[in-house]
Amino acid sequence: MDPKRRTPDHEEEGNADKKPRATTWEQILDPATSRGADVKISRDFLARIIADKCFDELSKEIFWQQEEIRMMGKTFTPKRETAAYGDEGTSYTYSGSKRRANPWTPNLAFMRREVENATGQTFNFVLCNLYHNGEASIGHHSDDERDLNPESCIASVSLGPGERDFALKPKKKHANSGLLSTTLLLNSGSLLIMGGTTQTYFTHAVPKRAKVTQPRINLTFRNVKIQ
Ligand SMILES: O=C(O)CCC(=O)C(=O)O
Repeated sequence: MDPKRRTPDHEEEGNADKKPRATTWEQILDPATSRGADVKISRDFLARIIADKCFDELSKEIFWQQEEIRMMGKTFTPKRETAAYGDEGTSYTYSGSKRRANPWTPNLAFMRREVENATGQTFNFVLCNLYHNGEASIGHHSDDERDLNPESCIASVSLGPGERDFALKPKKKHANSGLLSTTLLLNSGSLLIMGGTTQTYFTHAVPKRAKVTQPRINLTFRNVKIQ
């Protein structure tokens, strides 16, 4: 894409700035039976051609970095590459590191509008993950950091050929409360929403998968508190 263009070429092909699209949702965790945890997925959130273009452009447009993280007193560098973008002045602290937002790129701004149209919610920050293949992963965790506005959901877009399993399981202290673990495949162009009490009762992960040889990009849109 020409970097001087304000919007990506595929904006006209999407429906940004038009009325919300009629997104079809599949309920994964039902709040009525999961203590208020609300997880759902739209598998056809993005048309194939748009998902493919966004994957190609975001692979180059995002400033990917392999960040050191600290967990349980240990420091390590995950195989996954990450980046943070958002509104001016926003930041997000997790695993011992504070990520200050870079300004929205054209494709990330486009994607934010599509996600806001589909969910009816607003987002001011996105954490980006690049998994080159199934060796890269993210371990079980919940997104319950203090920086997040607790009433806002997390909206997670998957792009690229390296489709991955997404595992949800009840936290240890709720393991005997009848809550069930589940795993689903995140296809390219899908939008997963984690809302309600999901982060209170469940952890989630993208486990290693030796047979996956293709890359995947994940964008998790969040609403962070303004400092
Ligand atoms: O890659 C994914 O689908 C999940 C990413 C994730 O859990 C996170 O960024 O907190």
